Formats: sequence, structure tokens, C-alpha cells
Amino acid sequence: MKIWHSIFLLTGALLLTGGTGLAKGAEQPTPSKPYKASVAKDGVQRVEIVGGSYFFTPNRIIVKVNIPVELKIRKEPGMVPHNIVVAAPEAGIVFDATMENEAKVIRFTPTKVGSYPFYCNKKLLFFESHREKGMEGVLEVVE
Ligand SMILES: [Cu+2]
Repeated sequence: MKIWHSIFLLTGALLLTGGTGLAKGAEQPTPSKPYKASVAKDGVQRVEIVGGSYFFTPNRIIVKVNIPVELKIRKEPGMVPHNIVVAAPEAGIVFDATMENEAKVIRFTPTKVGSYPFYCNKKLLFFESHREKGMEGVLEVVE
């Protein structure tokens, strides 16, 4: 019995290292400094996000619940198309916007505390999606 147990453990270890090796191939998003939005005099929280191949800066954004947000998005120069998607209807945050070199503004008011992912859903043929290449971040809604 003991030998089978060892073989089982060894196989498990090999699978784990194999898995890590594979995961290394995919670029992981480097956590940027969290950006904590402050509320402007007019009662709006403004955040600017730049997207590029394959990142968002910042990729961690903290906003307050029940206060309007203006998200100014733009894309770094380049041919690769990018967008920014959030699908969190439970928190009143749903958008899918193309990122252009010229900035544009997305407006929403988060209604529920929580962490909501944002990402680019572009994908070329059979290649990894931009999200898999690291183009994702998290929007944290706090009290
Ligand atoms: Cu993209």
C-alpha cells in the first residue's frame, strides 16, 4: 500500500509543477497601486483608466458605494483593439465600451459593496483572450 501512496503523491506533485509551468506561460497582471477615488466638490468620483496590450492602469480601483462614478477610459496608441467590460448588474455596473485613443467617459453609480472584475474581452482567433493575457482588474466598491 505504501508504494502506491508514494506514487500517488509523486503524480500529484508532477501535476502541480506542470500546472504551475503552464500558468507561467500566461502573463499575470502585475497589481498596480490601488487607485482610491476621492469625491470631487460636485459629488462625483472620477477615475482614469488607460488600457494597452495587455494591461489596465490602474488595475485596482476603489470607489464608494452610492456615489456617482465617472470613468474616463482611453487606449494607448497601437493597432490592437481593446475594450473594458463590467457585468455586475447586482451592483448597477454594466458596460462594455470600446477603448479609443481619444478619452471617453462612462458613468454609473455603484449600489452594492463588493469586488467586481473588469476586463477586456477581445480575442484573436484561437489565441488567448486579452483577459487571459492579463488585461483585467478589479473594481472595489466600499462603504
Ligand atoms: Cu484588449
